[in-house]
Amino acid sequence: MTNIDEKLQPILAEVIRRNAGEPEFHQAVLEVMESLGHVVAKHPDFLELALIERICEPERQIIFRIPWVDDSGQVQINRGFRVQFNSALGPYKGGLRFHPSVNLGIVKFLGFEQVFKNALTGLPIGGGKGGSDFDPKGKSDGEIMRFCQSMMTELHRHLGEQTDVPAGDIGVGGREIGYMFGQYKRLNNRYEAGVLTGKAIAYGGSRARTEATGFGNTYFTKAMLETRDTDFDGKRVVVSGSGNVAIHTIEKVQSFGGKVIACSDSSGYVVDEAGIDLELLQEIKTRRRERISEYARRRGSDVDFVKADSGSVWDVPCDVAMPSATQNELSGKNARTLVKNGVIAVGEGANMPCTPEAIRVLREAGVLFGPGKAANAGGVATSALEMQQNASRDRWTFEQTETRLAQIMKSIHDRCAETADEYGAPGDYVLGANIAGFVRVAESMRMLGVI
Ligand code: NDP
Ligand code: 2IT
Repeated sequence: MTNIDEKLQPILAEVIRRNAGEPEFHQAVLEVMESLGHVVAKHPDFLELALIERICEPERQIIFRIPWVDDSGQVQINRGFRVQFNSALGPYKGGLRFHPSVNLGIVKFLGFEQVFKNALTGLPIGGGKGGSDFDPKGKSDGEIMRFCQSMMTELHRHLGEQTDVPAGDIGVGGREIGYMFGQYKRLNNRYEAGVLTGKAIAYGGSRARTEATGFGNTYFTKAMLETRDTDFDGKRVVVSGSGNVAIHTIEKVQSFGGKVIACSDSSGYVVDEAGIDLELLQEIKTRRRERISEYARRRGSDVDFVKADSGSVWDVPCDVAMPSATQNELSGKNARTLVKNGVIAVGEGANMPCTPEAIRVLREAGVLFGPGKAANAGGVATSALEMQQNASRDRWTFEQTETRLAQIMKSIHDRCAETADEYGAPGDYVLGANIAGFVRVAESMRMLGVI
C-alpha cells in the first residue's frame, strides 16, 4: 500500500476485508486509489462525505441460477451475475461476459472500471457489468439460444432502457445479443430497442458498434503517438486476441499504415511477417469459430504458430502493443521483454490486461501507456450512440457514427492528458483517466445527496 495516500489506506483495507477472495476487484480498486491522493487533498469533502467508500460499493449485486437443456437432453446449470455498480450519471451500462472463469470478483472489477470509463466518455451512462460462467466453446447454435433465453428469463426483470442496458463482452457478440433481445421482447411484450446494445443493424443496432472498441483504441493510441510526433505508419504492431476487439484493432491499424505481425487466442499465437491477412482471420475466427492455429495452417510455411505453453505473443518484437484479449494477460516479464525490444506505446483494448507490475515497468521506461478505461471506451461510447439512435428512432450512417467515435476518443485522450498535466504528472494517462473519471462521478454523487 506504499503508493496510497495515508488517508485512503483504511478505505482500501476495508474494501479488501469486505470483498474477500476477489483479487481482480482489489487490483482495480488499488489502481484507482493510487491516483486519488492529490484529489482528496483538493476535495476534502470527498472524504467527509464517504464518496470513495460509496463508489467502491456496488449499488446492487444480482446472482442467479441459469438452467438449460443441452442437445443430448441433459439439464445444465450455470450461474448468472449482474452487478449494477453506479447510476449517478445514467442507467447502468456495461457488457455481459460468457466465459468459464467468470465469478463475482471478475464481474465487480469489470463493473468498477466501467463506472470511470463511462464517465470519461462524457455521455449519460452509469456503470454495470454481468455475465455467466457458461462456456460457449463447442456449443451448438441451439444450445447458445436456449442458454441466452434462460439467462434473460431471469435478467429481464432487472433491466430497462432507463434502468440497466447490457451489451457484449468476451463470448457475447451479435448472435447472443439477438437471442437475448428476442427473449426480452417476448417477456415484456414491448419493443424496447434501447434495452440492449450491440444489436444487429437490421433490428435497431448502430453502424460502427461492432468495430468501435478496436477502432477507438487505435484512435486513442494514434493520439498518444502524435504527442511524440509520430504515428502508425510503418510501425510493427502486435495485437493479442483474435475476437471482436482484436480484429477491428487490426483493421484500423492497417488502415493507418501499421503492420500487424502477430495475434493470438487462448491456444497460442501466430506470427505473419507479411502482415496479418484480415480477411482470412475473420473467416477463421468470426465466421467459422476455429482456433488460431488454423490461420497458420491455411497460410502455409511462412507463418509460425506457437502454442500458449511454449511462448507469449509479447515475445514478438514490436513498436506498438495492443493487448485485446483478457485481464492480466501481459505480465511484468512480458513488459520487460517489450521494453527490451523497443516498444514505444501500449494501448489497452482489453480491460485490465496489464498487471500492476507490467504497468510500472512500462511507465518507468517512458513507454506511452493508454489504460483500458480510457483507450477501450469507444465500444461503450458507441453503445451510448446506439441508445441515442434508438431513443430518437433514427439511424446514422457509418461515417457519421465513426466521426462521432473519433471525436469522442480524441476528447478522452485530451481530457486524460490535461488532467495529468493539472495534477503535475504530464504524460501519465493512468493518473489522468482515473482522476478525470472519478471526479465526474464523485461530484455528481455529491449533488445527488447521500445515495
Ligand atoms: P471476444 O470473445 O470476441 O474475444 C476474446 C479474445 O480473447 C479471443 O481471442 C479469446 O481467445 C481471447 N481470450 C479470452 N479469454 C482469454 C484467456 N483467459 N486467455 C487467453 N485468451 C483469452 O471478446 P472481445 O474481443 O469482445 O473482448 C476482448 C477484451 O476487450 C475483453 O477484456 C473485454 O472485456 C474487452 N472489451 C470489449 C469491448 C467490446 O465492445 N466487446 C469493449 C471494451 C473492452 P479464445 O477464443 O481462445 O478464448
Ligand atoms: O468493457 C466494455 O466497455 C464493454 N464490454 C462494452 C460495454 C457496452 O455497454 O457497450
